[in-house]
Parts: sequence; structure tokens; C-alpha cells
Amino acid sequence: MSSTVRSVLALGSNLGASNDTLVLAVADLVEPGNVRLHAVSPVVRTKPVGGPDQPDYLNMVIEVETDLGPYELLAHCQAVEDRHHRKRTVRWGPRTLDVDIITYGSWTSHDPALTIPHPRAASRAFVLQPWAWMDSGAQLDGRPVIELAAEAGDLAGLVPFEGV
Ligand code: PH2
Ligand code: MG
Ligand code: MG
Repeated sequence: MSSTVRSVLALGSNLGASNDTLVLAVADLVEPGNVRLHAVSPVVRTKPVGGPDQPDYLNMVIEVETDLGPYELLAHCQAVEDRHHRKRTVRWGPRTLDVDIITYGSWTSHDPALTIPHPRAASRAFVLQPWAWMDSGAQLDGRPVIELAAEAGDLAGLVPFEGV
């Protein structure tokens, strides 16, 4: 039997029909049999952090269970971004879909192409708050995600998404 790993993925969108994009992206992410959906957070509306002047984001996180290796999972996430017409132009610029790997089991990596845990997740409420709502016992870098969320500078710009 091959071993499976739990991985937390963060999704964001601020171009196009963002809520539809997130729903379709979750379906695309779990479409191969080797990525199974374990948990889903609420969707939140968030003020953009960094980058140029740009629209508000919709953000959410999911937890998947997979037997893909970390680089295979990264390639899969990028393929789903591409399916949703992701353009890689301005760093932190507006995007139809961003899918970031936040954690991959207890695996850590300093590879600039795939740094795990995600190097900025511990300070971003747009990742931490939906994650804490999905999994109130979650930990990151040895600290409760719920505490990290409370300290994050962008928490004030986050509200639950009530639909369009
Ligand atoms: N993603 C970024 C940069 N800034 N801000 C919000 N609110 N949500 C995001 O998903 C986001 C961001 C780079 O990936
Ligand atoms: Mg990102
Ligand atoms: Mg990304």
C-alpha cells in the first residue's frame, strides 16, 4: 500500500467570477483519484496584501489526502491554475486563481521553487483564519493557527463571504 499524506492548500482569486472559480478549482484539484478532499474552509473576502492596487480577494483553504509527492502535487496545482487561465506576470498581482501548498504532512523544504511550509503563511490571515475555521486544532511552525491568525496584520480586512 502506498503511503498517503495530508496537505493544506490555500486558494485565492480576485479576477473574473472568483466564487465560481474557487468551487470549480476544488473539484479540479480532487478530480484525479489520488487527491481526496478531507476538509473545506468557508470562503472569505479579503483585502489584498502587497502587490499593486487590485480588487479584493476571495480566499479559502482545503485539506487533501494524497499519494502524490510534493513536486507532483505542485505540478497538479499549477495545472489547475492554468486551466483557470492563470497568467504569471506581476508578482502578487491580480489573478484568476492561485493555489499554494501550505503544508505537506510534516515534510519541510527550503527549495525556492517549493518552500514548505509556505514561507508567508504564518503571517497571513487570509490563509490562517479560514484554516482555523476548518480545523480548530491546526498547528503551524509549532503554534496554534488560531493564535497566528489573531496576530496577523491583515485580519481586520477579512470578512466571511456571504455570496454574490
Ligand atoms: N495572494 C497574494 C498576495 N496578496 N492578498 C489576499 N488578500 N489574498 C491572496 O490570496 C493574496 C494576497 C500572493 O499570492
Ligand atoms: Mg499565493
Ligand atoms: Mg501561488
